[in-house]
Amino acid sequence: MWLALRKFAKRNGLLTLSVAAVLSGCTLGFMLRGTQLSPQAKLYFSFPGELLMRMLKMLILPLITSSLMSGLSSMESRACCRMGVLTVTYYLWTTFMAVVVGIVLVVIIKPGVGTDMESNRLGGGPVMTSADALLDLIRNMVPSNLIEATFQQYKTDLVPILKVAARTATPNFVYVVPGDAEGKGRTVLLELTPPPEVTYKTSPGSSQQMNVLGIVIFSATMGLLLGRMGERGAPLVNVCQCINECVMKIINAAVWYFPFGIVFLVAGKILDMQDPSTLGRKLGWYGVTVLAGLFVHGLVLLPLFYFLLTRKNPFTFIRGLLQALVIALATSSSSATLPITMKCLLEKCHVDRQIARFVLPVGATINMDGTALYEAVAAIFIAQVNDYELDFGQLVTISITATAASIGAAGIPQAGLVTMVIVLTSVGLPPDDITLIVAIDWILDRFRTMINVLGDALAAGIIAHLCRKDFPLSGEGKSVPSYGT
Ligand code: DAS
Repeated sequence: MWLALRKFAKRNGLLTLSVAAVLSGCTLGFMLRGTQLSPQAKLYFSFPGELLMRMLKMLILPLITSSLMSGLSSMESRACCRMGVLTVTYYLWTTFMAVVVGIVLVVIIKPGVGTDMESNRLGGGPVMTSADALLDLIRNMVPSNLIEATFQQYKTDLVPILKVAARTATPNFVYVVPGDAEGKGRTVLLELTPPPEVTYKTSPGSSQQMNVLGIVIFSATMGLLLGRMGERGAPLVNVCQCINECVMKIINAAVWYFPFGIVFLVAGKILDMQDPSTLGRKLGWYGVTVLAGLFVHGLVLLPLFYFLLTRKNPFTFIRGLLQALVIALATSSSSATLPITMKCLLEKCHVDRQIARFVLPVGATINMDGTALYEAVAAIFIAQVNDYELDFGQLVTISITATAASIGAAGIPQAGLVTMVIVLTSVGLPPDDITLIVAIDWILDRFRTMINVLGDALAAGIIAHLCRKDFPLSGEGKSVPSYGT
């Protein structure tokens, strides 16, 4: 056993270090939970983890734009169109499948039935209309500033604010949900005034994700246009290919810092988490329902789909992704994990470079199977807590809005809570009831982020296999022919 472990560690040094880092972070976090760290000590303690997140965030914009522009510009247009249609169709199908899995499980397990969770509930009355939220998603599709858009997405973090809200339950507090700092109709300022009525200021925003989607659309369009410009576009395509190679080299250098950052990132989250024993049995069953759904979808249905479409062993492919899945677990951000997912796909899973450069950035932006499943389960759980009987039509509405909401969810920590507001209002549930589930959300977010990343990567493997005839020159994982060949 020891020899086998040593052999695995030798072959997968970084992965072994990362797993050890997650376990060390958990141990350190639980050890320090009893101590009252001063705010200053907490600031220093969280610093290495913050550095890790900043390193990953720094790479997202150059990686997405250079990957899409260099990848698409060197593709033959018919092959590119076929790949694009296959990719989006596959993503929509697997996301909808995830939602159906979640709905079936939550209707069978009924975690919210017979629940008295009044103590967790903070607000009262509807805070928005789904039209607000849907318009907000569409409005945010066009980023006001391409560069600024991506960096804004991390300016605010939902988690600490909502956690304070969930824990203090004081009738009078204000919390801000992620959005751009200017708050131009995109940031939610919910002020609970006694008696706890929620006065709603502006429509909520998952502006981060829609901005990134805007960047993906911009980069993909530019890539296609450059492809049509022929030799005239060569200089810019070569610049994009150089940027892409530089980003991959930076990733190779930065990854050896990750285990150190992961220890403090995980420990810091555990330090802040609410005492699990106060979560209550029903919230526990809700968590079990979400985790069971993620397991069925991520480790049964998606691998089965991969096997049926490629006739290859899915778990061999998943083994190559373990490093990315560990980073997703530690960071709970599929966008921040994107650079590592790209590295695993190219170096371990040997996916065609041109396919990976398109399928992955698009998937990290619009394909979130774990989030869609979670939003459907959470909405039905909240309906059960409210003794609110959902009919079949409302279940269909939830499945559609959860799919749409997951497309709008940002690839940042706990962004799924923001877009879930659309799902709740679409069936007449009070959106501020999301505070019923905030206490357990920080752990569920990590696992749904892993499934989001897994879904994107398996999709790249499947699309690469289905389109292999269109990319004979590049083959699996080989270098892309230089521009214009
Ligand atoms: N944490 C998000 C992600 O990075 C998922 C979510 O919030 O649901 O994919």
